[in-house]
Amino acid sequence: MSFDPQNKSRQAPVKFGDFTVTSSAFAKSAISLKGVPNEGVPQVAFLGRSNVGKSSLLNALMGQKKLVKVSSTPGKTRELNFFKVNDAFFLVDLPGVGFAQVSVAKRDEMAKFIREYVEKCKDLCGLVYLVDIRHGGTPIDIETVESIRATGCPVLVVASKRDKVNQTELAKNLKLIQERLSLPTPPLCVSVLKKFGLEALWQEILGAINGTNDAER
Ligand SMILES: Nc1nc2c(ncn2[C@@H]2O[C@H](COP(=O)(O)OP(=O)(O)OP(=O)(O)O)[C@@H](O)[C@H]2O)c(=O)[nH]1
Ligand SMILES: [Mg+2]
Repeated sequence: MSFDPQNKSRQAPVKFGDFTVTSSAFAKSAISLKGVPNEGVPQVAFLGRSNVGKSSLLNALMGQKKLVKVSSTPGKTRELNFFKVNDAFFLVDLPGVGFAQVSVAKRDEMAKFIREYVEKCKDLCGLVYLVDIRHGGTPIDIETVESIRATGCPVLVVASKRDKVNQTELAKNLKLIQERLSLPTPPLCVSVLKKFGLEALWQEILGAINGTNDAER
C-alpha cells in the first residue's frame, strides 16, 4: 500500500449503523447525457421539488457540511452533480423540479434531460424522490413520480424536514403522501437538522445499489 497525498476525498469516517462513509468527493457536473459518468459505477439520484432539501440531505448522508452547494436561490441548479462515495458509487444531485421562477421552456428542457438520464443511464440503480412532509405530496410530485416509475427505474419516496411538523401532522401527512403517491407503506421520513432517518435511508440506498431491495416503493 502506498501513501496517497492526492486523495483529497478521504475524510474522518462517519458511521450510519453498519455503514461507514470513509470518503466522499465531488466528481463532476453534467449538462447533457454526454457528461454523465459511464464507467459501470452504480448511481443513486436524488430528485424533488426545489427547496425540498435534496442538497442538504446529500451533505448529511456523506457526513459533509458544504460539499454539496445549498443555494440561497431556489431553482438555480441546472445541472446534474455527481458525488463519489467510498470510491464505490455515485450519489447524484438533480435539479429541483417545477420551480415557478424558471421559464416554462427552461423547465421543460430540464424535465426532458432528467427523463432522458433516468431512461438511458444504465448505471442508475434507483431514485430517491423527496417530498416535503409539510406539503403531503403535491400534483407536481405525483406527476413526476409517475413519470419516473413509467421508465422502470425503482423510486423510493422519502419525506423531508421531519423536524418541521408535530406528531399529529407527521402521522396525517405520511398517510397523505402514501395515498397520493400510491405507496404500499408510509414513506421513510428524514430530518437533516435532527439527523433523523439517515441510517434507514442508507440501508435503502445500499439495497438499491446491491440489488437487494425487495420492492419498489
Ligand atoms: N428545518 C429543516 N430545514 C431543512 C432540512 N433540510 C433542508 N433544509 C433547509 O431547506 C432549504 C433548502 O434546502 P436545499 O438542500 O438547498 O434544497 P434543494 O432541494 O437542494 O433545493 P434546490 O437545489 O433549489 O432544488 C435550506 O434552507 C435548508 O437549510 C431539514 O431537515 N430541516
Ligand atoms: Mg439543491
